[in-house]
Amino acid sequence: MTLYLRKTSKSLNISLMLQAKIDSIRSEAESAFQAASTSRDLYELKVKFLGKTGSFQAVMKEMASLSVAEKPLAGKLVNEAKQALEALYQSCESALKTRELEEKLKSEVLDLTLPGVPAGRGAQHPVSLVTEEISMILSRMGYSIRTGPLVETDRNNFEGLNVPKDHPARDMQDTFYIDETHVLRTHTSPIQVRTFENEKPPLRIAAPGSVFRSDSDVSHSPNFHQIEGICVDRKVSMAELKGTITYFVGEFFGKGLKTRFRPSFFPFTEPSAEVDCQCAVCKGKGCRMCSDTGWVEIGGSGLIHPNVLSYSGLDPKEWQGFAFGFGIERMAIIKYGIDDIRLFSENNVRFLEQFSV
Ligand code: 2U9
Repeated sequence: MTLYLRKTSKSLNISLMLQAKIDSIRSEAESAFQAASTSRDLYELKVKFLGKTGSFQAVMKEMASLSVAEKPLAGKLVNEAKQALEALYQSCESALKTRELEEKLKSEVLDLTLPGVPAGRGAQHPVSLVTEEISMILSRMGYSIRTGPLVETDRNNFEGLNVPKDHPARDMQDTFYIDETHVLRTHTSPIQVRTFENEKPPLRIAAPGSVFRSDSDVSHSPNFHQIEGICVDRKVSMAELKGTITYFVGEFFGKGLKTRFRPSFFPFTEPSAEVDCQCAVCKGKGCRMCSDTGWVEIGGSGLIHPNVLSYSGLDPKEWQGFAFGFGIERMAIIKYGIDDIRLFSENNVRFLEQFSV
């Protein structure tokens, strides 16, 4: 290839030297590309000759010493060489890749007679299992299962349940506020408040679901699960409440376990009582699960406060009700002897698969 530049001997020399250099790199690259035995080696050669720090880039730098008139022609020569090498690279690469694929297909033999990998069956989460089991028991006892939204109004979560504006349960520490009038529900009681809007007593409702409290330590999680039940009729008593819970405990933990009630306080019930049942693990004899007392606390209960009934338009002189609530994780802990509440939310498959049925 001849380079026609300005006819000064100095620039002619420079141009001829440059041309010789380009020709030499080009023929070296062509031989190397054609000799490459793998597509990986070929790619490395491409980087060596055409890459950002490759041989042609070095030539481009040398062009800086050419005169303005010489540069376009020199640039054209470099580009022609690069384009020719790029085309050669493409064809060599395509040939090598085809050969490599053929070799791979020949070497990889698929044995269709080998047994397949069995798909894991999965299992229901213990919280779902216990929720379902308790719901089934309460359904058999005449309770209808109702659910509701996780984001609740202040009215349904607090006001309608006789939790006044200054009650500690409303404290920012305990409640996740969405805005001035909405919260993440702190219990499933709003489901029953909603039910009162559309259904009139006598009624028996059970409300399972996820609840949220701004509370987190080894035995508290900001998100846990509850199931609550209410029975509203013209005349209900603590005796019926105790009979209901004792029957329920026998169905869930096993027959013959006694229950006991300890006086307590909840704004939505009066009188209120904590509910203990005999330890299902040692049947009341005393063990690690019940701290050697023979009893475990399973929830709370009471007669529905007259203010709660009035708020939902029910005359407390005409209607009475009892209510109870159990923590689902707590029920699962007692039933299955689980020793750490965090296991419920850690997604540890070895823990979870123990509950497959
Ligand atoms: C209405 C009126 C009253 C539901 C009740 C409890 C007592 C209770 C706790 C158990 C363990 C919550 O998850 S926990 O910490 N619950 O002690 N819940 S009475 O009372 C109601 C519900 C709805 C309309």
